[in-house]
Amino acid sequence: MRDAPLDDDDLSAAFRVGYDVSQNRLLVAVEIIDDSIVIPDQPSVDWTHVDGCELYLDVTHGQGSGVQLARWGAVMSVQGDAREIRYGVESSVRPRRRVYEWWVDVSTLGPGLQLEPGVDIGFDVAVEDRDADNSFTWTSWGPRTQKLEGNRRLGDWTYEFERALTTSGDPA
Ligand SMILES: [Ca+2]
Repeated sequence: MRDAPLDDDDLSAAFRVGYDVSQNRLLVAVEIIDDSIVIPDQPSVDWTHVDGCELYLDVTHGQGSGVQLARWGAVMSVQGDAREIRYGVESSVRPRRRVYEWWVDVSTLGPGLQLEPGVDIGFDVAVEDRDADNSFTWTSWGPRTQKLEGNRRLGDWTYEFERALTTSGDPA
């Protein structure tokens, strides 16, 4: 969306999903190659003016409201049905590289929800890339935008026995 990345140095990204059954936590690490880091200390009035990373989770699979956790620049935004959610994110920045490490308490996504075989969570990751040349890119692995507003805009993360699988499309 907006400006297409020029090349892999301008913007490329990968994510990995893990879990901690003992703490009932979903863990998501997002690594972004970005040749122009724009994360001001002061909050920006416009989320498209900073680098960011968003995590979408929906245990209702479009029947209810999912949750959007967003790190925009140095500030957090939480939207959707997130009154109870417990989560954290640590971001680290090095030259040309941003890393976001998220954790979410699965029991706060749905009443009593536990990481156990068969658990299936609507899932997506999006990346914002603002650069010093004022270009801006928003991209996600799953389809479409406005991901809290409708079904079929997220992938699925499924916990199956000894392993967990993440299915999603290629980056848009
Ligand atoms: Ca950037």
